[in-house]
Amino acid sequence: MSEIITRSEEAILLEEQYGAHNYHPLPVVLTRGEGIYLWDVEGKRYFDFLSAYSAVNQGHCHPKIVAALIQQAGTLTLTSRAFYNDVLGPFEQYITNYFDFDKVLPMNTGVEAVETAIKIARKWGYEKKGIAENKATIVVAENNFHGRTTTVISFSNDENATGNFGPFTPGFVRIPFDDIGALEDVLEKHPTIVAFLVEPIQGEAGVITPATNYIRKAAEACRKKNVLLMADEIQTGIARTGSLLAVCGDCSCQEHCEKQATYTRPDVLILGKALSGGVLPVSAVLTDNAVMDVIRPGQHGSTFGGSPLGVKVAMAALEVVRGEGLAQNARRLGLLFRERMSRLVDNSDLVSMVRGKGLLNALVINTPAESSVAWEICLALKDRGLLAKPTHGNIIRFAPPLVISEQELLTCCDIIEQTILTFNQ
Ligand code: IF1
Repeated sequence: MSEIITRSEEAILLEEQYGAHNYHPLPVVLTRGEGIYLWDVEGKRYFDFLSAYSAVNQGHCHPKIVAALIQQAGTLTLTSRAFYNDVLGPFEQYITNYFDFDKVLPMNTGVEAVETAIKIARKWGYEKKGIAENKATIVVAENNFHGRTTTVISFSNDENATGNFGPFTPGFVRIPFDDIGALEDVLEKHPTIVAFLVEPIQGEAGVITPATNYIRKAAEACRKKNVLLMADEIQTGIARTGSLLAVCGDCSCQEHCEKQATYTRPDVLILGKALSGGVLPVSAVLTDNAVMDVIRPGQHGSTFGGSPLGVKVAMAALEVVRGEGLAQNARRLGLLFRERMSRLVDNSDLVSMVRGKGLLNALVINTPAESSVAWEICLALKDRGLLAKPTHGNIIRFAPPLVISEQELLTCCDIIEQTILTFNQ
């Protein structure tokens, strides 16, 4: 008698046998997404509380973004940058207006945009700041996550990310996150510093939200020393944290928010993920002329970066963010989520804290990082129809698509509460 293998098991076995084992996914096999929902191959529906690591802020398969994709896919997908195309210029005008920078350099994945920012900063350092050849230094924060290329892991302190991948790229110094004194010290000590690369909220580190004025003070410290502040908003940007960008602070106007008192303008803004609503890899580096001008023909680029298909999708994705007020929704529902979860923290010894901003939040499970409890909670949440993933062993990140309604969010809070309270007994 042959064994009955479910479609899920079959799909998992295929990945096990033929795919590199560079991930440890939750055992769920998804086949369809719409808005805040995902369906597995057996037909079970889930609330998506990961949003593809904040790439799907606009919700799965948003009809306006998919329509732009289909329209452009049947017209022109890729020309390379050897020729002009009639979508890139309008996109560049659109996105620079949207975020209020002079210029944009489009790439594909997030880490490529980070690499681009590093190259721009170094070149700016040599050509505009007069740094001696090969001496340019970039400051980064401890526990950073900026992607997985050899250069970008060179300044990671996560042993899993770096182990046996050396030798590493020199030219980076790491300081504690959320420590202005450490930044000022390092800027004082090293005259070769060209930039400070930082996540306004550290995502992978476990949704670490710094003191309210951290980024503002960092910008001031950098300005004093003629150092570029480079904000990696790949995960925090595009409305996720309740404002258009995390550097907008407490403003959710979604307009040219530099007029708001809470806004800190980075010198270099790095975007990815939700820039395309999770439809295609589209990333971008935005900065002003005095910085971007150091890049001249032949010095940087990519086959797919700025493709008609990618940039058309990105424009549609950004229209959705503005048109549907996603920053405001994330801000309002984020407050509600943390309020509900703080009650859970009070009622359960298993949860020690909730933290986050907008709809980028994390619950800290009161177990050692080596414990499997957070993983088991995620399995139980999956059984109850909600998908989330642990990070660093005992932290569970909760980041639904920003199109979620109050009622839906409250239903999800019920699921999370009930699941965790079951674990308590
Ligand atoms: C994976 C985490 C999220 C990022 C920031 C650059 C990148 C990322 C701030 C690189 C990417 C990802 C990649 C993904 C897991 C994920 C992640 F768990 F690692 F921390 F989102 F929370 N800067 N983040 O968060 O962008 O090149 O991947 O497009 O599987 O590695 P990318």
